[in-house]
Amino acid sequence: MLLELVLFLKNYKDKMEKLIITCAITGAEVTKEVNPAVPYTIEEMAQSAYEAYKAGASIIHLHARYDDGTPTQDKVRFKALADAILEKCPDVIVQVSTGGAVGMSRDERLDVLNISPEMATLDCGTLNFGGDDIFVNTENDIKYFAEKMNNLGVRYEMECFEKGHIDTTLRFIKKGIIQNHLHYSFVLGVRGGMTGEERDFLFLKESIPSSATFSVAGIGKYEFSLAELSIKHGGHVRVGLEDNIYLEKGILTKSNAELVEKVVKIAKKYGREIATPCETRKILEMEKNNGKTM
Ligand code: KMH
Ligand code: ZN
Repeated sequence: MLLELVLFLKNYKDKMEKLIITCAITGAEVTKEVNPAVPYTIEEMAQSAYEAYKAGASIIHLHARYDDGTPTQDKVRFKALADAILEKCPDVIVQVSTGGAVGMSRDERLDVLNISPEMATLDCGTLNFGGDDIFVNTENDIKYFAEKMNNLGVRYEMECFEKGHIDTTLRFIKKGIIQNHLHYSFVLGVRGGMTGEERDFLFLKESIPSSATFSVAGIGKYEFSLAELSIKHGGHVRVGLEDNIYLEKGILTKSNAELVEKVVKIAKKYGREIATPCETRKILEMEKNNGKTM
């Protein structure tokens, strides 16, 4: 009986991929007013990214902001930011946001591709973002973004906030518009999108191609419950101040690193080891992408 259990656990561990942790360090909407740890300046962001990387993050999901917190997709600001991060952690994967902030135009959002990022997001549908805000990603926008990234050899992660977004990707894969290794990010718990309940997570997980990899970003109260579910189901995890400002109910996190550390602890419980940036590139088949390896 004990031997069976040991063999089961070994088999489970062998089958489970190492865990990719993405840290979304700042976003475009969250402010220092709600949590002073939200980084704005280049120095603050580079330091926060470094601490998250030391704690176990192999991908930094990056939005650029000016020193007063205003979001921008300006390539000059993004380049300075990415360079500052890569100086402190040279092998980390910088994943730039092409989502930017609500209300930005298509071409404004795509300015960041001019810095030749290794990885970027591809937002796969429109969503209400609470109040009067709408995060617009029309079918033509998604096609336009994907084609630009295909041409530039930029690896993209498909951000899906609800099931219709996944269905769009499936159509685009068939048409050859989405071409790279299929890596999804389920962003759940946005006001206006799907909740982060287990039922919703399972629905999305079952809806993607079996060859695809996925990561889960739980917004607000869903951050750690979804992280745990994803870890259990062989998926990957995104945490960070962009998505959630609390370490636990009522307790603000002091840093992005604290959020990453908490995921590392959950991963240990399930025997999932943490992927280095090099291992992350292998899992996401990025060594075939863009000539960049390490
Ligand atoms: N800030 C949101 C409007 C992404 O990074 O690609 C969009 C967003 C998605 O955060
Ligand atoms: Zn983002």
